Amino acid sequence: MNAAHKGTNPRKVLVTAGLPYSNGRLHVGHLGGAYIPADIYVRYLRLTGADVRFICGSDDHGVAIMITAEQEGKTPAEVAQHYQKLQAQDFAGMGISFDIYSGTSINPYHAKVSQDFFKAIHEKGYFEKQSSRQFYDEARAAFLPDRYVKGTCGYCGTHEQNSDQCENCGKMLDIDSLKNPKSTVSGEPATIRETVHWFLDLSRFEKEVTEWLEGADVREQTKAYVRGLLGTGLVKRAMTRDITWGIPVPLDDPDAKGKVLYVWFDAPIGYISNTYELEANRGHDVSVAEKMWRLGDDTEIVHFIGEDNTVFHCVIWIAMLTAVGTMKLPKGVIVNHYFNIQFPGKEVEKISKSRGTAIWVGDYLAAGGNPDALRYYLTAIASEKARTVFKPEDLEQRFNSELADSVGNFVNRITSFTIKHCGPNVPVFDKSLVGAVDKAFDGAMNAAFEATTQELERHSFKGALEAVMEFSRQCNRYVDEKAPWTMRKTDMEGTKVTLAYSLRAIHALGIMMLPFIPTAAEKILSAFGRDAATVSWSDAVSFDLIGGPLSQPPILFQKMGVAKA
Ligand code: B3M
Ligand code: ZN
Repeated sequence: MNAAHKGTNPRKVLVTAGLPYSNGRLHVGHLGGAYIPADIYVRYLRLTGADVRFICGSDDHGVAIMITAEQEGKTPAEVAQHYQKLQAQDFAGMGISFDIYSGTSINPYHAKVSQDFFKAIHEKGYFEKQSSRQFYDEARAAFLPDRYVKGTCGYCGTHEQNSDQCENCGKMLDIDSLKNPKSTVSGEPATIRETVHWFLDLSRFEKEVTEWLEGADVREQTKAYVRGLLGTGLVKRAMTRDITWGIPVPLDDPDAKGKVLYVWFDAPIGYISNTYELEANRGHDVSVAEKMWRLGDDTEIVHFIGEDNTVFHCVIWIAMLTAVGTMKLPKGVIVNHYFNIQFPGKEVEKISKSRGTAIWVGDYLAAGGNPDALRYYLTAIASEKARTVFKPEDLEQRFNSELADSVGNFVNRITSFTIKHCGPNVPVFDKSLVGAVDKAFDGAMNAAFEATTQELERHSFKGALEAVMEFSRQCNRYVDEKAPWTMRKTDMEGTKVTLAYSLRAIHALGIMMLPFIPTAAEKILSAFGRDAATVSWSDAVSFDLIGGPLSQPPILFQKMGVAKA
């Protein structure tokens, strides 16, 4: 990225996307839920010249990885490395432009950063060491972390709820409010045993969490949900665990022996340690990274996550950062809801690995699936306000009609027609021939640019894409009305106005589409000899390309489901 071409934008933004557990690959729900919206935001910000860091990596600790390791006959570290690589591949294949994709067991800074964080909270006196009752699996002779215990919600009676939270009534659950607990590892009823842990009493941070929530960039329905959680009162949460895989509890206390940090304690700290690793990779001192996370620094931190991670980011993480006392709170937490899925002729169902209803990113790409098509569709149906439904045949249909037939066809028609009749340059035209229709079209372009920018700033990516697509329809209406194909026969000078205005619109579409469908957008810009790495967002409406070079871009959108010639 060449900042010199982008003017001066003093904004510094650190964008993170939820760290996927490194015991599996990614499906379309993951992509649409956090990574594509985050990538769109990052690509947009980079175009504005902001100093952006896009941070991610795998979440390697916790029992999930241990269980996969048992199943696959590997060590947890091997499992984590294996899936981290595959995830990195899937993300790269989809054009997710992380500045770093590390992993909490791979990152050389992570253990120490996490332990220092724990010690800082400990020194402030916020941890309460308590003997507590925990779920235990007698068959496996091991304590059971929350997510391996299911039971009935003690508030609303819904069965098969995870032990930490009820999906039906949204209440946070604990060992006493989960009824009939059973181990999902052995299938046996879970027993309860005493063990010592370090607890963070979240209720002590209620005021700070509330204040943060009201002032942060958090979607309205997310705020309402978190207010609900705050309203029912916050509980104490153990921040340590009795398992063998994880970061050792850094206390000089015999009770800490053999215990590790709770995975949800060290996971969000992965955002910080991955920032350290990124800066180290760039040859910077880690203090550069450290500063970005401290109070007093003006870097905006924005987390993108899926809905099931809300309580951890909007309550526990905020409490953790507050407890340390020197850490800045995030400017925003952008939460997307889940997608459901509907296969042709079937009912709407949940995306589920075990039920075989997931569409895997790796499979999609291996079958030659176009990353732009999936990015486009997942943004068009983005679950920003509520759950939406992914319909595989709609992906194809919308790509073919909205991108290939509408945008692709417009770009192709105008560029080839111009080159044929005016030569390999954007036509220079007589300004006195510009009419009301052309001026209105120019106005529409500016309005579309403003609308797209506003929607992106509001993290409304679906709305932003709609604004761009509405403009692409206006482009088609404009050329239909001006009909350069027939006008050329009687009025070549007037035709040049139409072509120049259309080409300007194509260039603007190219820039406005860069965050969403980068591959096709880069091809559009290549028609004008422009390099996507050096263009800026405002170029969409301010770059003067009249008289500049013009060439036929490569095919933008190869239609899906249509045999290639
Ligand atoms: N690994 C949960 C998940 O994959 C968890 C996110 C961590 S973000 C710090 O949904
Ligand atoms: Zn409930």
